[in-house]
Amino acid sequence: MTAPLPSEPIIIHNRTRESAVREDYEALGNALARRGLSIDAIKAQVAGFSVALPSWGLGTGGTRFARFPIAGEPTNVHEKLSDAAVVQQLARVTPRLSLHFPWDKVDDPHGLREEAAGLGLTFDAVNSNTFQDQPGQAHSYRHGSLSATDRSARDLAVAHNIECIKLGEALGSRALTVWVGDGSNYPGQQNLTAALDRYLDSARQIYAALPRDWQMLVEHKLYEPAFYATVIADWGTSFLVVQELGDKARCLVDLGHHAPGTNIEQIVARLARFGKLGGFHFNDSKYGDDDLDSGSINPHQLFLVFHELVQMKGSQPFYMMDQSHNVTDPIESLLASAEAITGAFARALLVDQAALTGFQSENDVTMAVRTLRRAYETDVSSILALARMDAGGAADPIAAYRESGWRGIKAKERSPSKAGSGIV
Ligand SMILES: [Mn+2]
Repeated sequence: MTAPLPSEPIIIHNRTRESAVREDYEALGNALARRGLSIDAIKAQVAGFSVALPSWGLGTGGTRFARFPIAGEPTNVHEKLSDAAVVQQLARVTPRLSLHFPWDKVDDPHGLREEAAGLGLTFDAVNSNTFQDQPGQAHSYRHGSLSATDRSARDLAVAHNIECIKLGEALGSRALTVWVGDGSNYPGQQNLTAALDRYLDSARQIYAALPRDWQMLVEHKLYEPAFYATVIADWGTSFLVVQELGDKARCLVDLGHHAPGTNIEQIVARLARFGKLGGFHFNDSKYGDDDLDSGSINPHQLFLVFHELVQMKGSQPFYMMDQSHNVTDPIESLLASAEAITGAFARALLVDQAALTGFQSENDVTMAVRTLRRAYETDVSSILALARMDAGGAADPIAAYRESGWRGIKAKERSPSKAGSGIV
């Protein structure tokens, strides 16, 4: 395996920070020991944690107004692999990449799998794209894809999803994420029931093409691009759909795909309780589907989500980031997000579950709230830093990335990315 960044500067980077990290770790270890927790056991769990990177988050994103590319950003899937490997080399919790087709389509998926393996990466869930037309596409998705009234458009969307499964098989993926932009902008535009029936009919055909050990992850979204009624608008619809499809279909919750104020941790708890939570898309938002860096707006919500996730029984959902980086270097945003997500996971592990259950059954509201809050307010950064360093990563990933000069070097090597409009 060849890592993209030379190892010597990272070793020097860590050497200058190691004593401070160990000092903080020891102090936190003493504090946690007084709560009956072993810091080494927590660190071991953190070392086993991972979350997939989104290939579409490695280049700069955009809004419906504009996209502002930066010099040296990746312009193809091979360059995206390199940048993902940089994130993994420094953060050590992002060993998988989630691809999006046809954006990341290659003629030789087996070759791409080998290329990824050479960088220490594997592939997570693959994503289909039927929310835009590709050049020369025979039947338009203008009025929907899997739920379109036009049978030819539906057939095309089904065939694309099945093609994604085939590509994913060659890549070693085990899940297909299906998100559609289908819906209506005006009351009366669509028959709400008929649109869902058409979606179900299409989804059944995709489901039938799933390999034995695969999952189909159904992602809901409240609004946008449809502004009146999205076909798969909420977790209720998603739940009904996966129930209709069968055991290999699961719901995928994206943090940004709900109305402001929605209790997302409760949605996680509900889906987990009935074995229907298959995937999670991490990001953050202030107003809507803003796809900001995980934990940048509401880190408490992220913690509460993880508090539910760590209590979940059964197989762990696919953890993936789904972000759009419009004004930052995408690698820096992904490094910051990896830290925020892993930190929320670590804090959730600090919750004294036995004490919490006791306070809940005694209806001691104040102490129940304080039990959660104490875990949330713990600074776990030394645990994360030491876990990263143990694994060969960087004590301070963003600082190490800046020291590497990666983007400047790539600016000289890579062809410039086109400005244009480029929502991802
Ligand atoms: Mn998503």
